[in-house]
Amino acid sequence: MTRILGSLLLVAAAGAVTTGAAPVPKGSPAATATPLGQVIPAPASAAPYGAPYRLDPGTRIGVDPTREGRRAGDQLAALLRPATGYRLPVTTHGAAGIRLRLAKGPYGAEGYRLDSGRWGVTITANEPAGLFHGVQTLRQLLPAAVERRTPQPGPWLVAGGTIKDAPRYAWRGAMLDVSRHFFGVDEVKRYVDRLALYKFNKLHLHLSDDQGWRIAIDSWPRLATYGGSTEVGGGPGGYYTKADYREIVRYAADRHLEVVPEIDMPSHTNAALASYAELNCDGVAPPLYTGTDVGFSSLCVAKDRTYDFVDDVVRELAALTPGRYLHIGGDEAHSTSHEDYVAFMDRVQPIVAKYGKTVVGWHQLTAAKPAPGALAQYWGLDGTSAAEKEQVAAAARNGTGLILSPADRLYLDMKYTKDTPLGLAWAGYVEVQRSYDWDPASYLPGAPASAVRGVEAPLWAETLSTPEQQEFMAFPRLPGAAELGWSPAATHDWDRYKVRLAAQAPRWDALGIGFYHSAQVPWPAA
Ligand code: NGO
Repeated sequence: MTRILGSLLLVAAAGAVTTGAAPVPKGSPAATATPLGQVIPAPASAAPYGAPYRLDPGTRIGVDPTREGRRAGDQLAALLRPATGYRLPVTTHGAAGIRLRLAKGPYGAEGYRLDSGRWGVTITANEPAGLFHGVQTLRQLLPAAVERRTPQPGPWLVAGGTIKDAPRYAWRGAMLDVSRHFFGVDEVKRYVDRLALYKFNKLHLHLSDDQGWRIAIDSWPRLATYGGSTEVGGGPGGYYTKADYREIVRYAADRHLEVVPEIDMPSHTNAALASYAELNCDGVAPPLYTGTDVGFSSLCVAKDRTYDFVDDVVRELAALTPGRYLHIGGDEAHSTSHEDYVAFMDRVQPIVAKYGKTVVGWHQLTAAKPAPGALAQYWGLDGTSAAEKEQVAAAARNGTGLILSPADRLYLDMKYTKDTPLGLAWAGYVEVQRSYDWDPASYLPGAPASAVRGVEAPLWAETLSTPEQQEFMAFPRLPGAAELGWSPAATHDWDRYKVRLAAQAPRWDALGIGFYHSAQVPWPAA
């Protein structure tokens, strides 16, 4: 009821706005501001009141006189200039319609406060990440046309009121499989742009698998030049030079996303085994692989040379990684005995620690002894055996943190329905409601809610080879993952969420995102 009243008030107020610019025509749909809470992920609190702010040709962006402050202002200006056509100078003094302030307050490391009224919009945060997330909220409060790169008519209204917002979880991840099919730097950046809009903060890159090794390692050059030379279906593959990789890390960091690199071991290693015969127990390199089977390859657990290899790879990768985490895979080691798996993880985890990084592994890592501080990424599903769930829950009770990526909820490569032309279906069909409608805190029986560090949505690429295909599978499920990671449990409600989700469609159209028009979502008429 309060929500509806709030929106009505906003509509009334929008009609009455006079800011010195041309009056807003009454009744024009574009003249009403987006309701304050109509953002994904849902903010922790949104209190609408008063008149909206209207950007005009004289609007300035006021920032703190620091490098970080200026950068946040420049990013906002770059976002708004093309569609508004306004100059939007970024200034450290004098009056400004939009202000970005770094100031101590109860916002946490990533939270922010947004105040808006006839007088302007102010976003306040402790840290630059909070300002950035606040800017994403402001972006969604503006009409979808703001995403277009050519001048649009406006008007550019921001509903009046106050948003106080901070994330539920510290880990809000998305994973790209660049191994099964290779995606170049620009394609990864494009996905990063999508993630930034929804306040994700981790970009997990699955850099190696049977079908391709995608990162240059100077001490083992054939990994990339040979092991990276193909992909599923036999295409040319590719790999990131170290300069490429640093560029991805920089681009993500500018958008407050931390890159989590993964080298999957001891299985999912055919590309490495094919590149170096000495990594094989029998000393014979297998051929490159372009199919989609899993679990058939294994590094040679008994050979010391294997650990020289792991040490070199982890050392070089850690040096490229400003973030805290390094993912060592550990899934589907079907051709490694349990004893060998445990022995392997006992030797590999200390190598990660030696280079200053914290281990992340797929949840099979809990069959070994996870290192202190390690995180396990759970990718089971409803049908996973109780014993396997309990193994993960026991590790969680013992201090291992959990990242939740249930395959029948958050695997973005699962088909939506039987008719989805792309994707896999081994975890079933995952429609939009199923993907969204669960609670991370109570998801895994026996795991304490405090062990849950957050959620992650993986996008495996056996069937995907273009950004358009990635986006079709990611949208509209990706924003749901973002909401599960960011928004308080109290805001979780499918019937309201689907309305906010539907309201994103014009924005995706403006951004050129081709999404799945799920029949579960009340999309606006085209
Ligand atoms: C599994 C498997 C991957 C597949 C993916 C496809 C994990 C962690 N290991 O998830 O190799 O690509 O399913 O959905």
